[in-house]
Order: sequence, then C-alpha cells, then structure tokens
Amino acid sequence: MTTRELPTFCRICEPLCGLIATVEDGKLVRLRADKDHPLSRGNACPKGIAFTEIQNDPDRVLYPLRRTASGEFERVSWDTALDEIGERLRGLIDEHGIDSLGWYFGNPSSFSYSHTLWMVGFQLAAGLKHVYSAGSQDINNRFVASELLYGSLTRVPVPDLDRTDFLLMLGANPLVSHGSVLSAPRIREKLTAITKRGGRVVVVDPRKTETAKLFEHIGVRPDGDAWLLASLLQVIFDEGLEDDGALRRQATGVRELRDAVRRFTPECTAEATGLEPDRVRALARDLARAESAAVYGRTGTCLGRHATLVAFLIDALSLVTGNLDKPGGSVFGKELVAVSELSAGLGFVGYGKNHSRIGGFPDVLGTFPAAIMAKEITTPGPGRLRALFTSAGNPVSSVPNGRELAAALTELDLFVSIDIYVNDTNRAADYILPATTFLERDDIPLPFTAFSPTPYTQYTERVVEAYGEAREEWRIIDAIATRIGVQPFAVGPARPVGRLLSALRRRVPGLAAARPTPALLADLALRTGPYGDRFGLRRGGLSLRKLRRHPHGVVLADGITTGVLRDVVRHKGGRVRLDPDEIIVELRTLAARPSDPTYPLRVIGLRELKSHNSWMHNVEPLMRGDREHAARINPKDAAVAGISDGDRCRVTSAHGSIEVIARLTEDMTVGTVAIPHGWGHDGGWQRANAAGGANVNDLMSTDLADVERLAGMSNLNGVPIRLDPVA
Ligand SMILES: Nc1nc2c(c(=O)[nH]1)N[C@H]1C(S)=C(S)[C@@H](COP(=O)(O)OP(=O)(O)OC[C@H]3O[C@@H](n4cnc5c(=O)[nH]c(N)nc54)[C@H](O)[C@@H]3O)O[C@H]1N2
Ligand SMILES: Nc1nc2c(c(=O)[nH]1)N[C@H]1C(S)=C(S)[C@@H](COP(=O)(O)OP(=O)(O)OC[C@H]3O[C@@H](n4cnc5c(=O)[nH]c(N)nc54)[C@H](O)[C@@H]3O)O[C@H]1N2
Ligand code: SF4
Ligand SMILES: [Mo]
Repeated sequence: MTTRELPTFCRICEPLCGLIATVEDGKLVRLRADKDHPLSRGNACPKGIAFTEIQNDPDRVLYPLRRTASGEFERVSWDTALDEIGERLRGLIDEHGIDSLGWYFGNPSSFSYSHTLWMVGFQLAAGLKHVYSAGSQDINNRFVASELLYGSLTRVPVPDLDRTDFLLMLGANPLVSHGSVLSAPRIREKLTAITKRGGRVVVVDPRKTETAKLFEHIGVRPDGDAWLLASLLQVIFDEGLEDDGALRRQATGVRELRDAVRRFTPECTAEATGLEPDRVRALARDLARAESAAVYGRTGTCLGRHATLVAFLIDALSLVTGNLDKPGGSVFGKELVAVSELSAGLGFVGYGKNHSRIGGFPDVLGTFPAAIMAKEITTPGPGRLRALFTSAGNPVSSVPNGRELAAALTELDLFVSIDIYVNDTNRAADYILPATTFLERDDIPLPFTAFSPTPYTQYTERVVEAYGEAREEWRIIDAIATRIGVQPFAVGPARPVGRLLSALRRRVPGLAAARPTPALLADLALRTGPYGDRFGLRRGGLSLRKLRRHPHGVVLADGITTGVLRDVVRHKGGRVRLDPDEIIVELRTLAARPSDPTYPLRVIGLRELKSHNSWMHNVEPLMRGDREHAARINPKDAAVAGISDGDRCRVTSAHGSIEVIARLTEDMTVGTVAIPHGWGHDGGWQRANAAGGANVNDLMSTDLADVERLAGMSNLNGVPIRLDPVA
C-alpha cells in the first residue's frame, strides 16, 4: 500500500483554505487543514474536511448516463454520449441556428479555472447568446455598479480588514459564509482584531446573525438598504461631513448625487428601513468621522429589488466619506491576471452588449438573467432556447420559481448536464456527463487574488486520479465543441487570445504543447499579468512553474496597495461617476413596496455552516443530529399566525407555497422570516432526498417586472409572504 500526503486547497468557498489530502492507493482517505498554508494556517471548516465523503460518495455520477424512454438512467460510453449529443446538436443548429443552444453554469464553476476558461472560449467561439449563470442570483448587480461607477465591470473594492477602524457591513454573514467577494481565511480573527484594536464593526441585517451577535447589530427591514444608504448620504451632505478633497480628486457628478439623495432624510426613510432616525444620524456621523472606514455589502444587498442601486450607493458612501482607495477603507486589489484590461482591450465581455429575447435585459459579462430561462424555453419564435447544457449548477433549486423551470426543462429538445450528482435539475436531462471533483483536477483560483486583503495564490495538481470515468469539464466542453465544429479561442472575439497562444507556442521554449490547454492559457495570463515574470524579464515574478515550487501557496504582498483609482477607473478623465442616469432616475423614483395585508411578512435567505447552497446535503457527517429545514420566525409573528415552535407551517407568497418547520427566535426582527435555500431534494442523492424540507425558491417570482432591470437580478430577499399553521 502506498500512502501519500499531498498539499492542496479547498474549492468549496472563497477563502480557499489549505488542505492536506491523504491518498492511499489512489483513493482519498482523509482531508485535514494544512498547517503550512501561509494564511489559513491549519484552519478549515467542517464542509472542507467532509469533502472526503463527496469524493467517495457512492451516489456520485461516475459514468456517462443516458435517460431511457422509461425515465431511468442507463450507463453509456463516452463516445456514445458525445456522438449522440453532437448529432442532435448539429440537427438543431441546421434547423434553428446556433441561437437555439444555451448554457447555465453554476457556482462551483467559479472554483475551476479550466471550466471557466473553456466555457468562455466556447461561448465566444460559437457565438452563444443563451448563457445564464448563478451570477444573477448572486453578484451581477455588483459588477454593473462597478461598470457605472468606474467603467470597469469586474473591479470590485474590498474592505481593508487589517487596517480599518470602522467596518460597516450590510447583508453579509462571514462567520457562516466565510466571506464572499472577500477572500480571507480565518476571517473571524480578522474581524475581531478590528474591535480589539479599538475599532467598530456594525452589521446591518434583518436577522441578528452569528456575525451580528459578535459585534454591533442594526436590524434593517428587508430591502431597506437603498433607503438606509441614501439617508446616510443625505445626513453626511446635509451636515457637511463629506470629504471635499476626495470628492474633488476622485469624483464627478457630486452635485447630482447630493440633489438626488436630498429627499431621503432619516425621518422619511424610517418606514422603509424600520430604523430610528437618530440611530441613522449617529451612524452617518460616526462613519464620516472615523479615521478610516470600509463599507461592504454582500448577498443580502444583492437580492432585493434595487440591487444595483444598493451596490452603487455602498461605494458612493465610501467615496463621499473619503474612504475609497485609502488604507483602512474600500480598496482595489491587484488582479492575478489582467481580466479587466483584457476584456476592455479585446472588448469581448461587457455590459449590455446584447439584450435578451424575453424582457430585453442587458447582458452582464455575456450572461442573461437566469430568472427568464424558463420563458426563453417555453416562448415560441426565432431564437427559442431548445438545447440546454448545465454545468455545476442546480437552477431548479437556486433560481426563482423552480417549478416553472422544472416544467420548462421537459420542453427542451436536448438537455445535457455536467455534474458530479443527479441533482434536482438534471434528473430531467437526456444525458448526465460525470465531472471530476476539485481534488481530481489541477487548479489556480484566478479571480480571487484581487478580492483578498492579503493577496495570495496557490496552484495545485490533482491529488487523486479521476474516479470511474469522470472527466474535467474543459475536456467535456472541448469534445462537445469539436462535435459541432467549434474550436474554443480559434474564432470570434477571443481569437486574439488563440493567435497569441499559437505565436507563443512557436517562440517560447517550454510552451510546446500540441494545442491550447487551460494550463497553457493560465500560465500565459499569469506570466504577462500584474504579478507575472514576463517570461524572465521580471525577477521574482510568477509562473505556474514557480507556483509548483510552493505547494502550500504564496502570499504576494502584505496588503493591498492604495492610490490606484486612476488605473481602475476607465471613464474619461479617470474619475468615478456619481451621477449615471440609471442611478439618478432610480433614486428619483424610488418608492417602497406597498404593504399588502394578504402577505404581511417578508422572507429572506439564511446560510448554514453545514450546508452549501444545494449540494452538500448528501454528506452524512454534516447531516447528523438535529439538521432540519426550518423557517426562523420572531415569536410575535408566530403568535399572530398561531404557530408554535416545532410546528409545521405553510409559507405562501403571491407566486407559490411551501411547508417547513417553524423555529421561533428573537434573532429575527419582527416582520421578517428567514428560510435557507437549497433544500427539498429529489435527485440521485439519497441522504439529501431523505433530509426533507422544501424549495424556498418556489415562493419567488420570475415575472419580468420582478427581475431587477439594471443587472437582471432575481428578487430572492424581502419577498412578501403569509404564514399559516398546518393542520
Ligand atoms: N433563495 C435563495 N436562492 C439562492 C440564494 C439565496 O441566498 N437565496 N443564493 C444564490 C447563490 S449566491 C448562488 S451562488 C446559487 C447557487 O446556485 P447553483 O450554482 O445553481 O447551485 P448549487 O447549489 O451551487 O449547485 C451546484 C451543482 O454543482 C455540482 N458540483 C459540485 N462540484 C462540482 C464540480 O467540481 N464540477 C461540476 N461539474 N459540478 C459540481 C453539485 O453537485 C451541484 O449539482 O444559489 C442562489 N440561490
Ligand atoms: N456555510 C456556507 N457558506 C457559504 C455558502 C453556503 O451555502 N453555506 N454559500 C457561498 C456563496 S455561493 C455565497 S454567494 C456566499 C454569500 O456570502 P454572504 O452574503 O456573507 O452570506 P449570507 O449568509 O447569505 O449573508 C447574507 C445576509 O444578508 C441578510 N439579508 C437578507 N436580506 C437582507 C436585506 O434586505 N438587507 C440586508 N442588509 N441584509 C439582508 C441575511 O439575513 C444574511 O445574514 O456564501 C458562500 N459561503
Ligand atoms: S471555509 Fe470551509 S468550505 Fe470554505 S474554503 Fe475553507 S474549508 Fe473549504
Ligand atoms: Mo453565491
């Protein structure tokens, strides 16, 4: 028996904690936290350690599956699956054109550089329009806000945790989520260090979360953030607390923003925010007067009805208080590879380059709102979506109105999924193609360095060979592309990348691969990027080869360099735009959702330590004990509805209805109910199916009027509901 201990890192969530994998005869037997990782230093959460169970899960899909006439899956060979898929695709393209083909990629794809690269390469080369992702349920509003503010879609500031005196955090719960668009292992320590050195952490959240309990809590009403932020700005301008120097140096459109927020006095917004005006005034003053302050918002601020406006106002508040691009403020990390420059220079991804057939929504980074996917499938006419691929996604569980999407999927001419499980979505697929887990592929987490207050990166080889016949996503995408005569990076807007690769392959020794591979592309991007070795021109610079010599990862700098705003901003004149029409119009017309006595309460989401979106409920060690799918309800609201702790209750919105267990807790502000997403399974994962619960997204709407206009964000937080006891 050979036993090996291999350093690698976790790719479930954003801190990317260092792990040591124990491998015996090609099988993973254990994962533990890597003490030698420079930042996570022996820290990992229960999910990371429990990934062993997923790696070895008997319910995993390890062979290509084809659905039979009776609805069961049968094992087929790779050649059979790929040839049949290719033939059906060619037929569809001949008859209906390439626009009949679409793709949805889910959250785990962000943690696989090769998956993302080949997906983008294929999308661009084939000219796919029907592209959807988890981004419209997560973060696309943040990108659009950056486009409006900075003219740079992918540049997002992060709070300078190690230096800040005041962190204002809205709609994030890093003690459970471990940080998002903020890659910081041991984040709890970083947050408590702020208060230990005399600073403050203020958490704005309708629920008194794990994070809020440790610090100061402001119990805002769901979807009240736009009003709260506008009020903070109103007070700051009204009391002359703004940083004039910063505004002059960094911004244009200050007067328009000031005028637009003038009507939002804390008294006027108290109804929408649920907050005492004095409290809002004190917060505005404290924030403006703090030595340094960072304003940070995450998914709680992204899934309301004004998501882009809220993301915009968060950065505007940093800027107006003189905290943008300043030590201890909201700062812009250096990208590991120059994605922003590349995309701006080559112009192949952006905002509003296309508009969706249904609803006319602008694309964000080449993707349309996933909320309209079902209607794109069911609405006849040219450009109808007829063949759908999903990779690393479970949209029936994660996008609004899961039932509508599940029904629409049955109307597809072809549905192919690349996944490690039969999940709640691909159970309806014609083919399921088995992907490798993250331990079965090499990786370099390209997007995350820029979001780390302590910039770092790591490269890992696969630590186990693929089990069964699992294949890396990029190879599957490549094989499908080949079957329809498309070569990623060979044609279309990304062609210059392909050309560059060919040229380099000829000239640079050591790059002599037969054809482009993700590793080659990543190495090229890394070496020519901000930290790169420029093929030897810059001593100490990075290359994949160099990263291989540091298997526990490397810290690239002590902290984020400030004073870079001029490089970030792409608007003419190099200054941040505080008055884009889209934002000023929305501020002028902002109106609270009228209350409806039929649905007096509001539902929001909740993440749990031992769940990960929809896909870790099959892991026995994470499911032991008292795991249940429960709605968290304030006792006052429960009393009104006639519900006691532990009862089953019915939750009804204007769009659907589910049954869950009721748990009463003072952690909830009155009027708000929190229900986790990603439960209520019906796939090939037996433990998950047995866990019960319901799909909270059955309560959510895909009406076009309920999809946020600017970024196509799904409205998943703050949705009006009613509670009823179940007999
Ligand atoms: N109500 C509500 N809904 C939400 C949210 C919310 O807060 N509230 N949050 C939203 C957010 S932020 C997100 S990111 C989305 C997530 O939404 P999705 O990305 O659609 O769904 P996941 O639950 O992440 O499912 C991921 C799938 O990928 C598979 N998988 C895991 N690892 C791999 C791999 O390495 N390769 C491949 N090919 N497959 C893999 C899993 O088996 C699973 O089927 O949910 C969104 N939905
Ligand atoms: N354990 C665990 N970790 C995860 C995940 C997981 O499923 N489980 N998912 C990962 C993913 S995909 C992501 S995107 C990140 C997300 O990372 P976070 O955004 O930090 O995670 P959440 O716990 O969803 O935090 C959102 C908070 O917003 C609050 N909220 C809801 N509505 C509103 C509102 O209208 N206004 C305000 N101010 N707050 C509101 C909720 O109560 C919640 O506490 O987490 C990642 N990490
Ligand atoms: S916090 Fe947990 S799930 Fe996230 S990267 Fe670290 S070990 Fe993995
Ligand atoms: Mo997410």
